[in-house]
Amino acid sequence: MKFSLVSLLAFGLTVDAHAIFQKLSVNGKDNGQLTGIRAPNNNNPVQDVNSQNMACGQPGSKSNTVITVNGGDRLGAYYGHVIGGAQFANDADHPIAKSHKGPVMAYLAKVDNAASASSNGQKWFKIWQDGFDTNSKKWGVDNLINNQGWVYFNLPQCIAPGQYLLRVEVIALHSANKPGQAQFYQSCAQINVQSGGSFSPSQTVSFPGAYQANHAGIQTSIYGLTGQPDNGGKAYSVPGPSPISC
Ligand SMILES: [Cu+2]
Repeated sequence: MKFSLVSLLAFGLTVDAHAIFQKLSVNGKDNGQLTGIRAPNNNNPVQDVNSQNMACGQPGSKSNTVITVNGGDRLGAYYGHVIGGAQFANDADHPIAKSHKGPVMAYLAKVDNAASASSNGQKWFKIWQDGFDTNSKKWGVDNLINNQGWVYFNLPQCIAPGQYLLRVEVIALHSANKPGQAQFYQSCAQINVQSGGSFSPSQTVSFPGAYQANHAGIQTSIYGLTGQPDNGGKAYSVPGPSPISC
């Protein structure tokens, strides 16, 4: 695996097996391509944890739609290799290359108007994460691939009504043993929570700011002694705060 990557690079070919979060489903209803989503126009990752693009990805598509949800709804975030899904028939790197092991996370930030709010300067809290299961040896990305690109999680029941940006993120760790080589894939969905609870986060984080480049879950080797992406059988430390519980 590593040798083939190195030789591809040596021959000047680009390795372009990335992914984009590009649509949102609510209780199984797909809202459609780029509806209520701010997504990058291309599938290149962010690699600088201090980039403004850590919030919602490289500036790309915009939408005037704000998607109505309720506390407790089952949300689905869809990742595809390119905008639209597969790049071509039998695209082996759709929804994302199998090499791109790593965690998947979801964050919210409360805003006045989700269609117009800046992606930057927001106060984020984490509502869900899928890191690495030491028993099954599965990463969040493995579950995303098994669900044909869909990442499913519940919007906590306690979320207060109002508008939010929903930031969904994959971190691909296949080359992350070297500094600055973790790949961050995030977009933001624009949602309006119609009914919920009264949760107000006591602690929030900023993007950029939430992650340090040398965090144990960002600069890390996921390969054990046998060369498998099993994190050496060890627990994986998911970057960022713990998800809220309510
Ligand atoms: Cu990639």
